Amino acid sequence: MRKRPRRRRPKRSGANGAGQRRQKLSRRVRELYRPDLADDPEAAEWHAELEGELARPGRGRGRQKTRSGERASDEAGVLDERDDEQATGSESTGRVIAISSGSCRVQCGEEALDCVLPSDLARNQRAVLAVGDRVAFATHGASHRLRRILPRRTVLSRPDPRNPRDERVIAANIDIAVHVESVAQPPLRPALVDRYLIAIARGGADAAVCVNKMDLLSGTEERLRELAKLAPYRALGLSILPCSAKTGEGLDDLHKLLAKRTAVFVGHSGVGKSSILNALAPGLDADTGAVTRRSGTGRHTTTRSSLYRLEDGIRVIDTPGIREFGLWQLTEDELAAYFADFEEHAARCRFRDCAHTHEPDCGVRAAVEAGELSAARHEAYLRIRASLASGD
Ligand SMILES: Nc1nc2c(ncn2[C@@H]2O[C@H](COP(=O)(O)OP(=O)(O)OP(=O)(O)O)[C@@H](O)[C@H]2O)c(=O)[nH]1
Ligand SMILES: [Mg+2]
Ligand SMILES: [Zn+2]
Repeated sequence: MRKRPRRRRPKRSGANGAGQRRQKLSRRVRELYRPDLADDPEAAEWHAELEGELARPGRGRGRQKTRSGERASDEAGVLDERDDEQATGSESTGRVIAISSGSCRVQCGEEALDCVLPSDLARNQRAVLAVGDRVAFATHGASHRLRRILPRRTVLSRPDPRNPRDERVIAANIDIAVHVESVAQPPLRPALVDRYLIAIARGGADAAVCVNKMDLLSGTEERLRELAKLAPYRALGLSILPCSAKTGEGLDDLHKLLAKRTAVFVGHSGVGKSSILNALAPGLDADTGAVTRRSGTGRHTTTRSSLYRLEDGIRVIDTPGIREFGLWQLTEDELAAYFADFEEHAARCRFRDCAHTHEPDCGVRAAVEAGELSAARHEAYLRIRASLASGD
């Protein structure tokens, strides 16, 4: 989805919550912590600093300076080149490709190095560090120690399932988040797409939906019937890519979409995220696992996120399957702003603050009744609104 509701996007209510959360962290961790969104004034400042660095002679390889505050795809090339460079002086920079307890693996040039986390950061590592993060680290002899997490361009995050007040960043500095679905085993669940779209838009990346296991459908009619379930999202301008990791169908298109970009694959367990990755890059050998016979759901084969480098400048962060996808610190009132397709109809609502749920003379509901707006989208909106109200 290329058009993001950027201007209309309500200021992240997380600003306060995140502030409180940060206060709880130890001082050292606070030093390391960087807010993740470019429209935060503080982050914009860091972006400006970063720009200054990129513009220094000998850096950025003659590419154009980036404008501060620009998002994912605009800055991607410049920052990504810098990721894999080793800086001079006492510090080097690199990108986190995997995280384990007390340490992370950092790609720096052609080397992947294990970096120890300072103890106070290690205590909060789930809250502050994510795969895709760019970090500065120091080298002492043969050991490397993480010093700082650099400003994030984008994130994909959700609430911690065990402690919904805390944000869990699924991936950082991604250009595109690919929500993987499968047409069968497990069955297509379009209702999840709306939630992903909101989280992706909030984090600043582009979005696409990959519909895997097309080989399990027998004929054209069945294929069309399944894909029709995603028609409302195609109408939003979202890229929908039918594919099959098994037969290779659609993988060229996916490859083209991902070229020179950093992507994260997200979705339920068993939909084939790791299989698609392996099919895009034979020889990679990411772990895959059969779905359970009885329920047709996955077995959570991928247990931790990892970043893989593929041909054509593609980077993919493969993630563990997610059961439920919550929306972090989104209020009911902010929700409608993420339904861009409601906008023209909402202009006809009698009340300016119409919630499009029960109000008389609601332009959105009238459009659904007239068949001008997808009923599935409105239902998704009502469902998400109800879940936000109940604190799910
Ligand atoms: N028929 C068919 N099976 C597929 C396809 N892609 C993946 N599978 C199978 O689906 C099962 C799950 O695939 P994975 O790649 O492990 O799924 P995942 O999304 O990475 O799952 P988690 O790591 O648990 O989140 C495996 O048995 C794969 O062989 C496909 O295109 N067609
Ligand atoms: Mg997997
Ligand atoms: Zn309304």
